[in-house]
Amino acid sequence: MATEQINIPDIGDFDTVEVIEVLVSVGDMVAIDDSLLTLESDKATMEIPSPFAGKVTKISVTVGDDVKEGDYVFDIEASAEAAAPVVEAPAQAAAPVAAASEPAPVAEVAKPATVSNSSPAAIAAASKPINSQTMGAASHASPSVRAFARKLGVEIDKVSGSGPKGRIQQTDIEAAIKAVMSGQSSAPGQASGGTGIPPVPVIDFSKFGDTTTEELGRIKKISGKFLHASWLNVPHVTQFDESDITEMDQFRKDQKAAAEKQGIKLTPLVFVMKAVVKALQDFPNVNASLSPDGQSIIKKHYYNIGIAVDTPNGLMVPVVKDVDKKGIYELSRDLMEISAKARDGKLGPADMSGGTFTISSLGGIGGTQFTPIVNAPEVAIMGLSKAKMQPVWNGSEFIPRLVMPFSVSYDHRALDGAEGVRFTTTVGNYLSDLRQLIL
Ligand code: CAO
Repeated sequence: MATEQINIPDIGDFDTVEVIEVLVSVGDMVAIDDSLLTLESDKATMEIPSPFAGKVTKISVTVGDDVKEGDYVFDIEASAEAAAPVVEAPAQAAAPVAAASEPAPVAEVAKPATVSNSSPAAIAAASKPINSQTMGAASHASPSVRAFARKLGVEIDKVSGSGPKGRIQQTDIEAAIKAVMSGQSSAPGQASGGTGIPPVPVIDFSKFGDTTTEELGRIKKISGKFLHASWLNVPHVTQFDESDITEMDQFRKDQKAAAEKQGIKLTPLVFVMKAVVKALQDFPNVNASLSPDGQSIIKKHYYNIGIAVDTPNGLMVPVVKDVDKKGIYELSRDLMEISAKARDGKLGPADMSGGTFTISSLGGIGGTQFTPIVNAPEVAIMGLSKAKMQPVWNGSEFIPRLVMPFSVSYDHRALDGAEGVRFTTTVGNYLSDLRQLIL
């Protein structure tokens, strides 16, 4: 049995954060991912999970200490079967992510925390996806309130906070319990997620034939929560459209050989990113988030595009920064780099934070249209489908044109239908005639 040293993981942009809770004592047995510590900055609360199963043998931190990335905090005597940490990639709110049930301060970008021990591989492997949305909305509470929630068996991250910055107060825990007792809600943390929606019936499928049960991967479990939260919180509308990309694709093909010489693979996606950003500049409400109280819209004057990447571990959404300031080659390089990092499980917090709009491209695979789920608290997401040659009527004859279907799902609270369709029409026009991007 090896003694593993646990250090403070990557905690995003914070220099130091305060320890507000030590959740284990010497001698405690912990499982992988059990929370060890709660840290709190002025913006968020985050729990540090254990990368190992085993026995806590030393604690070198106390409540009130300020800690920073790399600080040594615990020793864990790893049990034999758990000596190797989990080998999944750093998880992140995967695409179509959403804020937790209570929208968090949207200006604070995602800062996933990772748990670290001495090996960088283990740092990546043991990461736990925590971002300021989940942190702010899910776990922002004082130790006494946490203790109160624990005592009553309430999952605190399922409770909405009414305090400053969404902080959960004792009265919120009491209100949650009251709602359950009065039948207005199911217990926080139960199947319906405290939303009061009726649960899906539980069925023993083996009555009807053989079945196999496999646990969902870590990233799928995480993205599932965000998808569910977005689905429940965001009134979605999906606008379908298509664009004649014949000229765009010809231009891409003309540039392909030259790009390849520089090690770049040019795909339609980078052109779409540029067209989308130009349209976002025309429609600032689309490059925005709603304020937590839903009474204001926060327009962002930077253009960072999240790209849904299909990885062996599940869907991840790295962010390409400053798309408005980059050319096609630079964007292609960025895209190749982040999708490779996503597939290798090497994305860090900075790679996955700060997105303002997301594109989910299934164009390399197939399909005619789909309805992507908004990556809340962003207000819109684009879905790209596969371009196909089609006969298009030009007024006197049918001519063969390359037509790409696409869709944009948006939060109807932020965008009216007319604005939504004006946005999609504008993107489609830019894609049909890329010259407009330089006007
Ligand atoms: N129409 C036709 N062909 C397309 C296309 C489109 N809309 N988009 C891409 N293609 C082509 C590319 O040109 C490439 O062909 P060539 O090699 O002949 O040039 C091929 O399809 C494969 O492209 P790609 O998928 O490797 O590259 P990409 O830049 O289009 O996409 C990435 C990169 C990371 C987005 C993609 O690999 C991926 O992971 N897609 C899945 C995303 C996903 O799962 N989304 C679902 C989210 S659920 O809401």
